[in-house]
Amino acid sequence: MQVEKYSIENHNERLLKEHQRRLNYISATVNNAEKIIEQLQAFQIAIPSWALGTGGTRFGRFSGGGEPRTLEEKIEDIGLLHALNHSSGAVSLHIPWDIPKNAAHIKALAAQQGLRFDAMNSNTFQDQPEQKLSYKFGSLQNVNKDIRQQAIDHNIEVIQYGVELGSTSLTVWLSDGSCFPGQLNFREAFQNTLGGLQDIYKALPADWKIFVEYKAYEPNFYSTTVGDWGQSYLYATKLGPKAYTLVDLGHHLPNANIEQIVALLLMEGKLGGFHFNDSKYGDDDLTTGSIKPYQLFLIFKELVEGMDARGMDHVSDMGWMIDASHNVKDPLEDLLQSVEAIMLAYAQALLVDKKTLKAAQQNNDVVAAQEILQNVFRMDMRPLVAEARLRAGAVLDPVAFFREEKIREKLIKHRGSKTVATGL
Ligand code: PSV
Ligand code: MN
Repeated sequence: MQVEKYSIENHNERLLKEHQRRLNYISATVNNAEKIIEQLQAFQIAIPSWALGTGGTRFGRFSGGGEPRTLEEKIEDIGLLHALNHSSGAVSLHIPWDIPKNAAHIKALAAQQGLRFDAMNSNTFQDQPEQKLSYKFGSLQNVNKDIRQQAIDHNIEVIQYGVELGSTSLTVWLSDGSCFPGQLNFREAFQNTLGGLQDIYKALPADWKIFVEYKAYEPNFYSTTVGDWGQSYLYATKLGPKAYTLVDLGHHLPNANIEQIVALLLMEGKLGGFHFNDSKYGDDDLTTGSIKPYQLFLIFKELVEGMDARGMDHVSDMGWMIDASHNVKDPLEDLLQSVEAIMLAYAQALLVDKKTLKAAQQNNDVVAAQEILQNVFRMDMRPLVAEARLRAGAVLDPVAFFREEKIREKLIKHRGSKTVATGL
């Protein structure tokens, strides 16, 4: 669906006066507003191809209609998001849910919308209809060599699709693990998994990275073979310099200190990818920033500080992606909200005065340290994020625009009310 330039202009014109008033205030309050706006304009977050449809739970799925029926339509939807916020300029594909049958055509379609291909995602957590061997008892960890080989071959195939699309990274998330004590020999499961990852690693093109994503539990509930950042770090270190850990916000045990994990992984040069979402209990699919926005800011503070300490580029030296697919919201509105929350946390992190914070830390001035962080967190950065959008030709208020333009209604009219996008 194409968004007309004049509707964007009309929308922005209506909101401009109020926006300007709020922008003037924040620009006068902080001393690096211009620099922050520039950094916000450059920052891009990949949208996964499985987040464009309504997500289901194991109890049911309630589609809202107008969901993309093909990969082409998914790319159109991401293009639409990007037109609205200018911060969703990348696609993260999942194989086999979204096989690019004609890669050149898909690549061109994405390029037309200003999109590039971020990390590719493999899938050895489900059995596909034409698949020979089952992953019921794991893939790379499996006691059966042929099953392990099938999973290795699949990952190599995913790399090949990625090469055709211009992607340069592979994310491996394994559901491997066990549900009961005694089911698995932990050391053998680790060694098998490492062996498989080593074969996949060998197939990586020179300029590629592999991200080893960890998850504490689900679908396995007793042990997970890549269950936490320590295990992922162990694999990544044993694999070599092209291997990194990937942090997914929802993949920790409750109350884990994710900001500390991020800080240490960056210190070791081993954080390569990031998946955004939020959770209250055990979910990993809620809208980013909807439950714990302060934690999101604290994590971003460590991301910015840790990346700066290593001279890393905020835009290109990390695979940023939203990984959520919620079951009650309109998926596109949900993604707009997630992107907004990420941009706000990033903007706030850019505002932290590192020197003053350092001084407070050196003086063991705990109160001052808290003041510094919370003053920044409570500052309204929305006008700066909106200004970054405005300058890029996008809209001042993406969710409002989505509704004013009746975008979902138009999608339903065009695609139908009974469409179900591929994904979980
Ligand atoms: C499952 O938890 C998961 O959401 C992982 O986070 C992966 O990144 C994603 O599925 C797709 O494979
Ligand atoms: Mn993830």
